[in-house]
Amino acid sequence: MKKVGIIMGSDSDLPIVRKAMDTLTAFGVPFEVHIYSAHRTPDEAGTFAARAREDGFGVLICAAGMAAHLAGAIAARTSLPVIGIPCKSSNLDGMDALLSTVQMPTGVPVATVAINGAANAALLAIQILGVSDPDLAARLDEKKAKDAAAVLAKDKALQDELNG
Ligand code: RP5
Repeated sequence: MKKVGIIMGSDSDLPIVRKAMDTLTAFGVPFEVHIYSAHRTPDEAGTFAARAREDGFGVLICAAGMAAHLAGAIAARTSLPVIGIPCKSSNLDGMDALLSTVQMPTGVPVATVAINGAANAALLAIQILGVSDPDLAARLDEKKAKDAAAVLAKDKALQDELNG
């Protein structure tokens, strides 16, 4: 199976990124995690992106806050799909990172999830890998069925409480 690459701009992003790591672990998807900054270590970030396909990655997740250029800078150096997680790490509540990550110019797309949406970033990465991995896609279908059953069980409990 192809690996997922997770890159974060700072170790201060790690508490957010852990949800992506946990989700990938739960699905048995191999991943690597690195700290590379678009601003503080631009050479290392660019080299990682340029080599990612030959290094066995199938999709990259980039988490950064503030003026969050990491996902875009990585996407500039690879044709692998890139998912951006805007991190809430300033007094602008993550809106700065959201706009910096999502507003990419034509030709360099970044699939941007919600502010701090690390679990969804991992699920989207799994969906992308699942295009060519039926077993992985089936595990995702099972999770969706479980999630749906949990919601319906809560609705039933509510109806029972309200209607006796
Ligand atoms: C961004 O600046 C990082 O992704 C982080 O979210 C934010 C603050 O970084 P630190 O100053 O905590 O290292 O580049």
